[in-house]
Amino acid sequence: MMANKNVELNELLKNFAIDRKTYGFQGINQGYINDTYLVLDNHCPMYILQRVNHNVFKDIHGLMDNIANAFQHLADLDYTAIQLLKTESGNSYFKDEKTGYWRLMTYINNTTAYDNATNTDIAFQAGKVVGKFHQLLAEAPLDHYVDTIPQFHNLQLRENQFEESILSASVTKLQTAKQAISFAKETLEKLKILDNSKLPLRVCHNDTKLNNILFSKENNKALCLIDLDTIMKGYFYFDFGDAIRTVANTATEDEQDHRKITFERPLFEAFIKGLESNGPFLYKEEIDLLPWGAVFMPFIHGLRALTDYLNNNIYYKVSYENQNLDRCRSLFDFTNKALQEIGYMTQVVNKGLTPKV
Ligand code: GN1
Ligand code: MG
Repeated sequence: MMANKNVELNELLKNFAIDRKTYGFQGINQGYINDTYLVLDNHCPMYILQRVNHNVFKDIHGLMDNIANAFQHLADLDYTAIQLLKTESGNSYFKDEKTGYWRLMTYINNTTAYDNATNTDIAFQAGKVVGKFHQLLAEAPLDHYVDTIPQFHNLQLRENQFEESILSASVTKLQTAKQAISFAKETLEKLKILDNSKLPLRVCHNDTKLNNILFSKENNKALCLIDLDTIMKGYFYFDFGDAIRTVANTATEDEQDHRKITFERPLFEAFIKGLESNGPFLYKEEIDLLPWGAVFMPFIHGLRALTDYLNNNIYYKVSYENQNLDRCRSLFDFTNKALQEIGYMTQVVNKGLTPKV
């Protein structure tokens, strides 16, 4: 960490109601949206400090209110609580005139996160904690939650944005992305017919990729979900599909070698067992759509990455010029592999999940 950055972040921490000390900081480079730092006291991790991306999240007050409300419900013996540290004036976030919106959270010691599930225990634990999260939030007041990104997983909106990006993209980019563009058009037609009208709205996490789940290093249990900016109303299959695209896939979302991208049946089955271990909490109509969730979520993320590639990387932080295209191709490849497993997934969810009555 550069010395002046260190001074700047220490100045910022003075606005929070924590011990007055000189802290150390370690940047956490994961994530395409926010800036995240680990706050160290004498080399010991104490807090997570985050700058929330105001370009992406327009209503930070509503967003922080969603999180604070969710935390009240996520209190359970089987779920590790994270706390928001208040500012000196009692707020759950601090607004700095120059650098924007900041929040500070407790750090949970001795934990780790995975980009992929390397064994069925991880997959089972992921399913269990995603189910627990939903069970606990089923009691939360749905109307209280604002849409932190309106229409976040709305396919029509993402199609419109994709079509617009095609109109303004360079000829070179259109040529380079030709195959991805035609896969997108084809798959949009297949997914447009999904019918949400019979599904209950739930308070969803909306970004349940595996590396947003904290695991204990001590006993390998999944403890809780992190990165709660997109907690808002949604359908369960969003959270299901987003988890599956990372749990049942052994490659990362920007993998360039598509031979490494596979749909792993044992990991899928373990995730379902983990969900079921919470007891019934999903209605039959929701269970029926789950296999399609595992196609829909990698696809919509791939489509957004493609759109951003065509728009010259204005949304996601990229670490190299064509990263968005690599993400798109990898996500589309998994979409295709999941499509071939619809019949299999249908059998597994029907056998493995008991509907709530
Ligand atoms: C973005 O920055 P990160 O990794 O938390 C995106 C998610 C995607 C994710 C990875 C607000 O999240 O939807 O799953 O990248 N978040 C937003 O593709 O767009
Ligand atoms: Mg996120």
